[in-house]
Amino acid sequence: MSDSTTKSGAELLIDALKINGIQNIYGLVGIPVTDLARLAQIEGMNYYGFRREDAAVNAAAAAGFITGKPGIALTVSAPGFLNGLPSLAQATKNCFPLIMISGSSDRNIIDLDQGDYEGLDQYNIAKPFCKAAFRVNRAEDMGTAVARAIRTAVSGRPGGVYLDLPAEAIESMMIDDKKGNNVYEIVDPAPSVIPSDESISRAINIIKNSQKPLVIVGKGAASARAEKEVKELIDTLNVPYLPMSMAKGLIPDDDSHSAAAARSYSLKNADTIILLGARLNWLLSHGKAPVFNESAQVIQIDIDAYEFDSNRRIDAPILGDMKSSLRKLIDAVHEQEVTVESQWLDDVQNVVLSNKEKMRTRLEAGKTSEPLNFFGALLPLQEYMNEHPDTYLVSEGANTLDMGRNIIDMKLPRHRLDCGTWGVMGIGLGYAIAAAVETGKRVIALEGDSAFGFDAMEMETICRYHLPVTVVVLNNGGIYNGTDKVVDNQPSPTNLDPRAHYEYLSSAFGGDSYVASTYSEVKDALVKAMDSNNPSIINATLNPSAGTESGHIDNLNAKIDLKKAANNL
Ligand code: FYN
Ligand code: ADP
Ligand code: MG
Repeated sequence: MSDSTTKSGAELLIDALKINGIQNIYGLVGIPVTDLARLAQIEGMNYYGFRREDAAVNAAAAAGFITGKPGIALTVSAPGFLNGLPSLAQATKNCFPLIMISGSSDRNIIDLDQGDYEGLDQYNIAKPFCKAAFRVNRAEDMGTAVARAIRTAVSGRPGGVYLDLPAEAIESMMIDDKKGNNVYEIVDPAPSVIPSDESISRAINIIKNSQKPLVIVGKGAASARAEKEVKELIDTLNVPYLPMSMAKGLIPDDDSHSAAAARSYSLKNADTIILLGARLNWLLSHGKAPVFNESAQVIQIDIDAYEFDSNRRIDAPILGDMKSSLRKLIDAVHEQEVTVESQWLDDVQNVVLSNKEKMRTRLEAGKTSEPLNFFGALLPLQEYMNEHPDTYLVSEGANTLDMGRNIIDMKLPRHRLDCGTWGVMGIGLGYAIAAAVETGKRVIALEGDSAFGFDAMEMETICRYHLPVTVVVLNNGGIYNGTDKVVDNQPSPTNLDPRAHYEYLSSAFGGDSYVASTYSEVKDALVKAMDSNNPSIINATLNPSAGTESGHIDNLNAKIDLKKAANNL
């Protein structure tokens, strides 16, 4: 142990995290980081131990999105690092601020490939999957390493940072010169980026000549905590907006400007698209026809110029942080008395009302569906969230994700987390743990039965920390649904077990378990589970035929003429 005049690398690491206001670490310990986690607890930090690293790193990433400070994940070397790597990549793709710290082997052994216990060149392997990778070899560099990692994770386009920590850096000592040991609180880690006057004027000129502008609000605006400015722009121009899934709630989903229930109509007919922290990637059909009006003009506010023209010409790129950019744009709208006079908002609202009426009919019918369908299973969650908007909602799956997104309104920012930019499974329980830990609020993890399987063992973690997380599994017996049949002598590739008692995974660890097979049973179980504040699982048994292939994105599948292939045998 260090005497009062010297400090170990581990002590300096913890000091640097704490001085920058970081309180929680999400991880799975082992060689060489177990004592590091213990030290964190001794020094007053909270360490949350998971059952698999991908969930721990997902939790840290979600913590970053929710709080704006980088989430901190800790893994062991090689296999632990590799288990966490997909979640590091996912955080970077989602623009979530995260620092993944992994123990590693001493460089001389790695560089001479001398074969170490769980030896791997993690530092170089991590680089393509993160915003930046740093390796610390000496205790005296720890403060700088943490400062660089935090600043890189939160500044500009937020993302994942890898911090490689060999055992020798953890153990090495340095003289505590009482001059702060290079450990300090970073000044302005995510500086404002003010857009140019020209970029604002260019955008104003487009808006002035627009009849049908549509604002698309992305999770970048959510990360920027720019809800006030987003609402002010939309209200000032009195135009429709489309929230991307993790931007839901920046403006309450029941706002009269929402075009969410008229998505196709609004995208196809808009003559001006105003992108606020949303990328024109696959989720927005790359900004192209037939979903978009190819002749529409595009204004894009983004903190990363790399994103402009990624998929189509951007007629008015505004490089800046969301808050500063919207402030300048709104001020210019007021100064130049820009108004959008047109029937456009009314036209969108008419389509919204018509689609909402269709949805209401389906939901009403779902109440009596036997066997239970998705509408009957999801309506109780819509009702619960409308009454308890401060509940966090995490969701993953195919039909579960897509139908839940359309049916469950969000009223508060950053309260919905889901499969995100990549559309991946296995984020549910890690994200739910982070939401509960970071906010103290109740959390619903709305899971497809296949999705739940990816990190179901984290139910033990949820129970061990007694977190107010209710997992709702929509069990339709398979990936997409439970009725697929290809050949007689084996289950179909998408088959799972419709009779699976997923709920036992809660009582197995001291949580509560519920089974529900009607709308009323789901409703009752949900209220009981949420009111209890206990960890719980509700296994909602659906009609195995409920659900379409890949939910709303079957168009992305590679289709094969299986009948023809079978006939060719
Ligand atoms: C939406 N809609 C509604 C409502 N909300 N109708 C009535 N009431 C409400 N509240 C309408 C909306 O206008 C659309 O109809 C339709 O419902 C679907 O809306 P959605 O889901 O917003 O639109 P769409 O086309 O699905 O969006 C494309 C997408 C989305 C790619 C952005 O599908 C998505 O985010 N998918 C994520 C997929 C994913 O990550 N899956 C995980 C792996 S699944 P129209 O306007 O008539 O079109 C592995 O297989
Ligand atoms: P969505 O999936 O909701 O469309 P994306 O993750 O695709 O959102 O896009 C987020 C965009 O927001 C990224 O291009 C990112 O650079 C940008 N962004 C993130 N934070 C900010 C910020 N503070 N200001 C402006 N743009 C931001
Ligand atoms: Mg399923």
